[in-house]
Amino acid sequence: MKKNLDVCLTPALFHLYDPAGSIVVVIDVLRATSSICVAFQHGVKSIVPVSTLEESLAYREKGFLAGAERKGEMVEGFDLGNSPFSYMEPKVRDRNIALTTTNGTRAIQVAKPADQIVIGSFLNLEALCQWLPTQNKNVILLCSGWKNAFNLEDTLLAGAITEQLMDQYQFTDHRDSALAAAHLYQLAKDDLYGFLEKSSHRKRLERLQIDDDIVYCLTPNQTDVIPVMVGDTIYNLNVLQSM
Ligand code: 3SL
Repeated sequence: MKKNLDVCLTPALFHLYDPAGSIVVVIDVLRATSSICVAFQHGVKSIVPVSTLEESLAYREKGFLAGAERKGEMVEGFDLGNSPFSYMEPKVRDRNIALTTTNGTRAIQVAKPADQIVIGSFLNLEALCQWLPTQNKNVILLCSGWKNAFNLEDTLLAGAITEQLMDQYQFTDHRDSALAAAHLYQLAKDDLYGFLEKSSHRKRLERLQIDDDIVYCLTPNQTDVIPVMVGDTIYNLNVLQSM
């Protein structure tokens, strides 16, 4: 039987969806879910997404690395921020990390009523599109947006996933948000970076001069990791399955 594919354009709209029995893919292309994928690709053991700086620091007392981003920057006194490149460093290997970011980790919390939560980015696009159809469940793509508002980059990834799942697998959509995301992706796919030139988050990050981060986060298929939430903690699905 065909499964539903839904796109939820911001966390503020998530109450309109039915996450029970569904897999929710949380998307924060710039940059939280991209960095989470990179972290697992580079051997991080687990990531606990938390809401506040205090919670992240409290985990440090338990031996975790503490990660925190606010206004795009690493918060002073923390071990890690939100740049994907910082999660490639040897210091993260085999470590547990507590992470708080402005929107991405919040969207993960919002998704908690779902049957299962996985983490999506352009970096693991193909891996996700191969794995989701094998689960035989409805799928909701949850865009983190910016402070509950719509953003372009998360919608583009939702469109890329929608396009593949609708074209190649037995998924069906009932909402215009999935159609809109797929149409936007069609317009943008040949030059994602250029398409986002005037987008709010690219502008917001301009002062930090982190174009390398943006270019990397928009590069498809850099890893086959699928980060998956078990309880309050995210693990690498490939590692869980090999245990
Ligand atoms: O909002 C978030 O969760 C962050 O990804 C924002 S930033 O890219 O680190 O500025």
